Amino acid sequence: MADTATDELKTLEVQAMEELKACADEATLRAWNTKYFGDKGLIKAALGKLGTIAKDQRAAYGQEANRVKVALTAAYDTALAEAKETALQASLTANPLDVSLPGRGRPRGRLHPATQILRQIYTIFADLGFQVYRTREVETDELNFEFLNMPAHHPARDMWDTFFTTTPGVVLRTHTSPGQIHVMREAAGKPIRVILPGMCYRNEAISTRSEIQFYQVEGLVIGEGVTMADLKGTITAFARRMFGPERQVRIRSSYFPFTEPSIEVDIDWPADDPNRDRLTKGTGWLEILGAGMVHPNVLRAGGYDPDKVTGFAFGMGPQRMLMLKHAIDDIRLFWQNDLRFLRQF
Ligand code: FA5
Repeated sequence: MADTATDELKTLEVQAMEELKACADEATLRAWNTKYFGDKGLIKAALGKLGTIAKDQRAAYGQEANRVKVALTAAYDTALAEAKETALQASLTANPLDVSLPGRGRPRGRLHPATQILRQIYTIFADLGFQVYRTREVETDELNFEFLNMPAHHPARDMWDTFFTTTPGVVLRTHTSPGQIHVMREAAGKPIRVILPGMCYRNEAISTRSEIQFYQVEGLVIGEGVTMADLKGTITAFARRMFGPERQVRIRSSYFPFTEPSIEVDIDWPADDPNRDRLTKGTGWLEILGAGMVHPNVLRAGGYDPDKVTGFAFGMGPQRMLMLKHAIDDIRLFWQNDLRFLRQF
């Protein structure tokens, strides 16, 4: 019985080797592998027979079965490698590589222009000693208006037409100014020099210069003896670096409930741009920010004593700055996801 069984193994080996040699390509080789080494394969079946062999012959049968298995596996691996190499050579001959063809470029992403200008703004203010402080986009009515010296029904609230949430008293912030209160309360009486970047939302009629969703970068400086001269110096130094020495900066007096006195700052639109009149309503100037000396009531709401410290604050529009830098004629282009526009930056 055992002899016959061992003989059968040898016959199986010879048959398998012959069939292996006859395999012409990778597909037939893999079929061969399944026939012999698959779950229901002949080698597995032969190994499974071990239990039926008489005890004194079992070791010899086992050894022989193992030898056949190892030999066939090695022969298969070699044949498979050869078949792959042959196929590769055949394909290289049939479709020769043209190494002079240009490579296929991978499309690379890039930073959105708004992100780029935000980073420029961070760099300039970092050089002026400002830290970046992040605050929330959803605010309470108290923070967005009341602590900024605008009690309910104050007419100045009309300057910021607001998106309300379904929770009473909770709004999408209309400006980054509520962040001033957050910083002051966290700094708890210490001097402050920060910028607060982030998204703002207004229920406005969209135009070439105004979006319902736009970035602002707030600035806040508080300490002993901070003056309007510091505000003007900071803004002018910033504008020089952002726009270059050849561009004009105009400072006008203005009104905000949370600053006193208040100013607005404009930059001159590129003189040679044919859209200049349309975008600047014939003035030649586009406003980039509002600013002023922090109102005593706001300092108090933040926990500071207006008799001991003073401060200045500003809120600038990074997208307006991009428009001014590159003579972009429509602020809506920023969020339209048109790659023809975005790829220019
Ligand atoms: C404010 O939002 C004040 N909080 C600014 C401020 C901060 C004043 C601190 C004093 C002290 P204003 O609404 O003017 O002000 O907006 C400030 C800047 O944000 C504008 O100059 C403009 O650059 C930008 N901005 C305002 N509204 C829009 C809009 N709808 N789309 C795009 N940019 C806007």
